[in-house]
Amino acid sequence: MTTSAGQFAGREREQVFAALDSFRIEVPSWGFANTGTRFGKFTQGGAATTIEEKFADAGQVNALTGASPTIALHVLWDLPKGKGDVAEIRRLERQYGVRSGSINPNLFQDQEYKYGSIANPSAEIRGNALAHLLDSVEIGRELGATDVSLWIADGSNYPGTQSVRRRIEWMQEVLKLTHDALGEGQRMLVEYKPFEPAFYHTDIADWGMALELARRAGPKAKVLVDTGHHYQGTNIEQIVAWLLRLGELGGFHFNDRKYADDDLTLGSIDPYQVFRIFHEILSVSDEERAGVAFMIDQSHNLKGKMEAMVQTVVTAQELYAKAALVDREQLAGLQQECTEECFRGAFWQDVRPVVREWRVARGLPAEPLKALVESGYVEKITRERGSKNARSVSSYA
Ligand code: RM4
Ligand code: MN
Ligand code: MN
Repeated sequence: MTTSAGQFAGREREQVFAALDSFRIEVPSWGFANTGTRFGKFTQGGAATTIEEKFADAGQVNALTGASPTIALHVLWDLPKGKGDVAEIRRLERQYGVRSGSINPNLFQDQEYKYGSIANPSAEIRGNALAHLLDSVEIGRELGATDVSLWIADGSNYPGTQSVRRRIEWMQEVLKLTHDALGEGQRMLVEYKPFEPAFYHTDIADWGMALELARRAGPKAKVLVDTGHHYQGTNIEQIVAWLLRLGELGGFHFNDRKYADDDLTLGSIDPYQVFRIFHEILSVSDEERAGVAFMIDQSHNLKGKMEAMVQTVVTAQELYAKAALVDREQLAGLQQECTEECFRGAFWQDVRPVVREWRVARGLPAEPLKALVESGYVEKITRERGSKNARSVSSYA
């Protein structure tokens, strides 16, 4: 029910406020840095060039939205000295008021990983990959971070060049050993992706493979759904419903896509899909939902890094608020007759006024994007970082 001013009242307002109070979404350190296409990088004057700058940017996003108190770290990019960098990360956490979130091992950029990491036919290379995973677990433990989040780029480009079957066994071994090294309260998330960088087969190509590997590894392993990692037309919310039902959904990498793993800002192409996913999440008990981590995994090179990140967080909050407005009791009744309007109607309501009200009530800027522009932060970082970014490499070959 909305009032004439378009504001939500009573129960609906409370539902939106409660949903937004509990909503947290982690920002990725790499989303603040220069990234490119396969053909070149278009550098931005204000992009973060150091881990300190990434923490500073994340702190700013959190100050504007109140929803992003943690930053995902990519081990080789952000902690090149591994455990040797933990003390510095702790200092940055204190200075910028942002905590370390998921720890992302990097098993895809070293030369030795040309034919794979944990599924490489060489036992020695698999051993090196395992050592990096164990280091990542240790880093997570020292930083008090819950999740070690694995994306395995392994695969092959031509039929017959690798044994898909043997590689399953090799992965199972490494993932079990990694799982068993996890400390109390730590988890391991297994991400899947159908293609890229490999174009014939990918070792963890879909949620079935990720689920099987996670289950084999042990109870602290869960599946991570990256919304960009599906074939066109895949019903992602159905996968989400299944994983929730099985108690195996560990979290999300949110982004949007039009064609492949496009890593576009959330909801820029298909906001209804995000709404449908949030609906599934809001349909389970608080307890079941507690284990689902929300993270952003985007990499946009045409929008400003800061603007894009704030825009994604705001979009996520708005879509979560819309999903909170679905009257689930009424819906359960209507589903007996297979009726659509109650669900669709929630999506079409304009929640921006009530979200604005919530922001003001929580002492946050009413309009985070506008506040970002008015703060002068982007100009400031562009001035400070401009010359470093101008020197950064941008060529493809
Ligand atoms: C991959 C995957 C991983 C991310 C890397 C940078 O496609 O989504 O989660 O860490 O990209
Ligand atoms: Mn991802
Ligand atoms: Mn991806």
